This record gives sequence, C-alpha cells and structure tokens, in this order.
Amino acid sequence: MSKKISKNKSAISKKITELQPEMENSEGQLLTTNHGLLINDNQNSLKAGERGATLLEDFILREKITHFDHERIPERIVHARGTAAHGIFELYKPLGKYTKAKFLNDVSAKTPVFVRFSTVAGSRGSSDLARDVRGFSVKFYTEEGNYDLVGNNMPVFFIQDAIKFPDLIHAVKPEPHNEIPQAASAHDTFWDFISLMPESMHMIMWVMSDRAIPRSLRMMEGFGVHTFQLINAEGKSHFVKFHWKPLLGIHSVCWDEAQKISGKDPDFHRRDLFEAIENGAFPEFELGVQIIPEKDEHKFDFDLLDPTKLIPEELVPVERIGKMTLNRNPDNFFAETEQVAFHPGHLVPGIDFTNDPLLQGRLFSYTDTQLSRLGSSNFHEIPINRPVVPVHNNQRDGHMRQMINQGTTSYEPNTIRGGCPFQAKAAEGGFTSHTERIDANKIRGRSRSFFDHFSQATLFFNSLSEAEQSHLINALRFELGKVERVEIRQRILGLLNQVDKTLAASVATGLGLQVPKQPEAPMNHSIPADGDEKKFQPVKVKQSIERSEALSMANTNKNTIKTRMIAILVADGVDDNSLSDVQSSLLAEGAQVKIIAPHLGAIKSSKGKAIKVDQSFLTAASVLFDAVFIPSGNKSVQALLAEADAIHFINEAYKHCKAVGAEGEGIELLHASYIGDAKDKGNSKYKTLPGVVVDKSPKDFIKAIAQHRFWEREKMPQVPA
Ligand code: HDE
Repeated sequence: MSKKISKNKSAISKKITELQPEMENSEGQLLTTNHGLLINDNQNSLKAGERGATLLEDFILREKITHFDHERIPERIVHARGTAAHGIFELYKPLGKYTKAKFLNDVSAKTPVFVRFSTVAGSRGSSDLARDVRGFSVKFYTEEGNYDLVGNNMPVFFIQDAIKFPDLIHAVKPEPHNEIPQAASAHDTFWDFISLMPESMHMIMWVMSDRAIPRSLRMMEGFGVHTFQLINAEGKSHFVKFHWKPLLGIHSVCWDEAQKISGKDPDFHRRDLFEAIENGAFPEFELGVQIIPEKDEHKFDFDLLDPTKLIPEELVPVERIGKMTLNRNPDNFFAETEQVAFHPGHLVPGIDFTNDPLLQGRLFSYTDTQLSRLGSSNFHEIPINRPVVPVHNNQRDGHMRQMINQGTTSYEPNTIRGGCPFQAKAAEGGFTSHTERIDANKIRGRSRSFFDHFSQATLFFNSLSEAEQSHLINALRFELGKVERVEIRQRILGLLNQVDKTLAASVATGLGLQVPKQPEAPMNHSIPADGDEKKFQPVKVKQSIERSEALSMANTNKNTIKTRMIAILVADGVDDNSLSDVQSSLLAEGAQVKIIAPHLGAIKSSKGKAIKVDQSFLTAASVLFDAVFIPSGNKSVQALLAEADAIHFINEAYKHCKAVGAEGEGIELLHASYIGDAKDKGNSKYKTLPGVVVDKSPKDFIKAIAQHRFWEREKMPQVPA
C-alpha cells in the first residue's frame, strides 16, 4: 500500500491567517444576521407601537443579545492576563547532530510562530506591572505539526512536583473570603505556603528580584525551565535546556515605578509590544540551547530533573541556534490571544520529555484545562490552534466540530477505506517516544537529589549586583511587610537565613524583627503523614561556582536605545535648533520621542514654527518614559516653570534613576527641581550626578539612555517624588 503524506511546504511560510478561510473582511459589505439575512434596522427593536413593549418575535434582537450574553469564556486559571504576537523563527545552523526535528535542521525555513506573554497570578483585567513571573509561550507551526515551548521568564519554578501546583496557586491567588489582593503575592496565604515550602527559595529569589518587573516584554529572557531531550536520527538522546535571549538586552523598572505604572497605564506592557510591532521595531529573541550528553546526567551538583535548579552558563554554555522575530500583531485579541491553547505535550519528532515530575503533571493539565476553557475537544480546530499541515485521524464529532469528515469509516485498521489514514513509520516522520529503561518500585516519593533547596538560591543572590541585591531586599521587606501574621514573617526569615545571613538580617531590620536562631523544626512541613522527618530535611551541596554572570541584569547589553521612549518637555517659544538637534539624534538611534507640553494640539517654536504636541502633562507621566530632556528657549522654560507637573516629572525621572538631559535655559527647570545638592550653585551641582546630562551633545545623552538606569543614585540623597 502506498502511503504518501501530503506536505504543504510552501504554505508553511505563508501567513497563518492566509490559510484560514474564516478571516472576515466586511469592507463594503451589508450587515447580516448570523444566518445571512440582510438587516434593515440595527437601531430599533421590534415593538408594539412606537412607545410599546418589545415583541418576543424580534428574532434579530434575540440573536444579537444571546450572542452577547455568551461572549465570555472562562479566563485561564493561571496566566489569565496576556498579550501575543505573530512572527517567524529562523535557524542559524542545523542541529542534526542532536535532533531530527525538521525545523531545527532547515536553515532556509521561516517557521511561523505565535507567542503569548502573560502574568501568572492576576485576572484578565489586572495590571501588567504586577510583581510576578511572566509566561513566555511559543507555538511553532512546523511542517511536522505544532511544537509548543511553554516557558517562563525565570529559569526555575516554586515547586518540584505537580501535585503541589493547585496549593501554590490557591495560596497566591486573592484570598478566598474577600478576593483581595488582586495580582499580588504580598499577602498572608502566599507567604504562609512559601514559609512551609523550602524548595521554593530559589524561585523566591527570582520573583523578588527585578526580573519580576520587566521594562518590556521585549526585554526579558525566556526559559523552557524543565530539562527536555533532543533525539537525533540515530535515536541518540541529549538533554537540553531552552533559553530565549532578547537582542535589546534584559531590563527592568523599579518597584515604586511599577506600582505607579499600574495606575497610570495598566496596559503598559501590552501597549509597548503592540506599538513596537506597529512601528516596525520588531522584537527579536535568539533561541539558545544548553546541551548535555546523556552520560553526564549525574555530573552536576543538582539533579537535572529538578525544576528548582538551573544549569549555570559557566558549566554549560548557551549556544544560540536561531532567531525569532515578532513581526505582526494579532488581528483580533479574542480569536487569537484568548483562544490560543498551548501544551508542553505538543511535540514534534526529535524532541522529548524527561521525568521531571513537574513537567509530567503539566502533560495532563493543559488539554484538560482547554476542555473547560474552550468548551470542546475540538479546540484544535480554532484557527490559531490549527497546524499548518493537514490533520487526518478517526476522531469525530463533538461540540462545534468544523471538519466535515467524508467516507464510511472512522476506525483503524480498516479495509473499507483501503486502510486510510495510515500510521507513519519513523522514517516517514512518525513520532516515537525515546526508549528509556525503567526498573523501579511504584512509590510516592522524591529523590534525595532534590533536597538541596538553598545552594542555588545563594548562587543567585551572590551573582546580583549591589543595586539588584538591595532591590531584592526591599521587595522582601515590602511583601512581608504586607503579611499580617508575624509568625509567617518569622518563618520566612528562618528560610532566608539559610540562603544568606546578611540578606536575612537586612530583611529582618526592615520588619523590626530578629532572625530566628534556628529555622522552625521540622523545616519541611510538607512531608507525608507517615514520612520520616529526617529524610525530608534539606541538604546543602557545595556548588562548583559561587557566582554566575548571566544571572545579573547588570551584565546585559547596554549599547542601544532602540525603541526607548524619550519625553521632551516644551512650551511655546522652545528653541528650534535645541529641539530638532536632540529629536533627530534620538530618532536616528531608533528611539521614540514624544513632545510633552502644557496643552495638546500644537505649540509655537521661537521661530514661529508649529510643533505637534503628543501628550499634555495631564495624559503623560514620567513613569511611562525611559528618559527626559528639556531643550533651551527662555519663554518655553518660563512657561514650564509654572507647571508643577513638569517639575514633578523631572524629580520622578531622577528618583527612578533615568537619564535626565537639559540644555541652555532648559537647565533652569532642573534648578527648580530637587536634583543636585542645594548648597552648590549653577550647573556645577549636576557635574557629579550620574546620568544627568547638562549642556552636552545629544551623543552624551544617548549614551546615558543606553545605560538604562543609574542605580548608584539610590545611594545618594533622595528627592521626594
Ligand atoms: Fe502552566 N498552566 N502549569 N506552567 N503555564 C497553564 O494552561 C500547570 C508551569 C505556563 O499563554 C494552564 O492553557 C501545572 C511551569 C505558561 O496560554 C494550566 C503546572 C511553567 C502558561 C497550567 C504548571 C508554566 C501556563 C492555564 C505544574 C513554566 C500560559 C491555562 C505541574 C515552564 C499559556 C492553560 C498561555 C498555563 C498548568 C507549571 C508555564 C492550568 C499543573 C513550570 C507560560 O493548564
């Protein structure tokens, strides 16, 4: 029997939406009901007289309202708030040595991708800037079917076993009696759970670090978290960790700023991603792999199957193998971003799982959750979830089935239909699971190799810059400061003390508490009812390195200001040259420049030119920008001096350690702010202030913006803002 699989290869490089007949185009069309009847009056319901009751007979009204009543579907139980983009993935070099996955071997392919970024704890309408892990899910529409890499922006996780996931999420979600607080871990139930779960300490370090408040979804890393396997054509396996590296570098905002952004623009990240793509500044991420030969499985100070551990890049370098470019916004949020269904079990030949007990649990959860969220086992037929290759099997019927299957058979094997559809041999691309020898007792248990809960938490803390460490300490002081039960704070201090003594002591000072001499015994409360306490005590394994450069954002690239948002404060009378010099220099570097003035519309420059205003002080806020500049022009600056919001803008940008630039009379606005030592007179008071660029060329201002933040200012006299 001949078995030819039709592969629509050229279609793969097309836009996914081009392959979907459902794309609506209502241009020039008439309004209809869902059944195609042309509608004559969409303004008035059918009534018994002009002032009479509405008639049940009005099927047009009833159809419209019924559809509206059912417009919402359950939000995701976790990762409810998200935003997404289409793009392509291009491979730098074939990975045939490690994997037979076709999209990791064909350097000419432009594999379409759909990426959804998310927060975890908050509801669909919550703020983008919550302190939280970010989801980083990528669906590759490959010629061998869909491959989903469903990761996060942090390389480790809170728990080691899937059975604890509902507990973790119940603890972090708003408390059940009053549904407070929204999208925040700073409350008793979360920290109560964490205080009893020492395995979460490494992840806690990440979540309390600035990684949890990214400047942009375009400026954060992504991680597959679990160890996976790559399988080559000979059936040989290598372990692999997946990474996404953003080409714009890894940058964050500060906590005070994050909280204010949540008020000024809760859609900050969503808007930033959408606008960057609309403006053609396509976000780029390189795919990296850490590859470990099978024989090295037990070579490390930790277990490769333990999702609370990372592999330091010093031990296994990250090899960058390809690039993902996000180049198109979804046409419709609901149809694409809300209905996309990811699943770590959507695999292609050449990639396989490991026995990581967290991953194993996920393999059950994702299909199960789609059934209640999307309401039907046919969710794979929703356009965004369809593979770009044909689907043939004997699965049939169900809610909202789209495919019209033909023929008399829906079973296999069959002769009536000549045996179709056939199973695929491995050589034809049929998926085969990697063979693994298993000889074990059936037990509920955990390997002792999972019990070093603190060493990598310490490694992470030690790897941070001084500023990052101080932010982490303040984050813990904030979060635990919101916890009402003192015994919970106390237990966390006991755990932090296992990570780093100065860390615990600094947090304790902020809380007005003492670090307990001994962590509460037994330290691990989460032991089985008949478990031997000794067996569940954590162990400490000396790590082969004390610091890892890649863990600190201080070491990221700071050589570009591409897509950074710069505010220029002006009013009538702004100097033409001063404004146009800085504006054109910033635009030439790919930054976005916004003109902020006392009112919308236009202002007049000193030469009488009309300059379009982008935002007024009412609609703008310093927290939505990366840097601020005040050009010269006496009249302009005199007008700004009368604007309290203009002065607040500068103080706040300075407080958040951003680049502040001024020229000529513009410097007078700085004099009116709190910046610089009041004892010093004139411009000399700005000389020693990092990131304050006064009367210098736009090049110096650009250099300062590229630094992202001047955290050293946090140790200098603070300005009230
Ligand atoms: Fe998820 N997770 N998860 N998760 N997860 C979901 O699936 C779950 C875990 C991640 O943009 C849900 O479709 C369990 C780790 C992302 O649509 C659900 C466990 C990592 C997204 C689910 C984990 C993730 C989800 C909710 C512990 C990082 C958003 C809606 C065993 C590697 C996907 C949905 C999107 C979503 C279950 C742990 C990442 C309920 C049971 C670890 C990025 O199925």
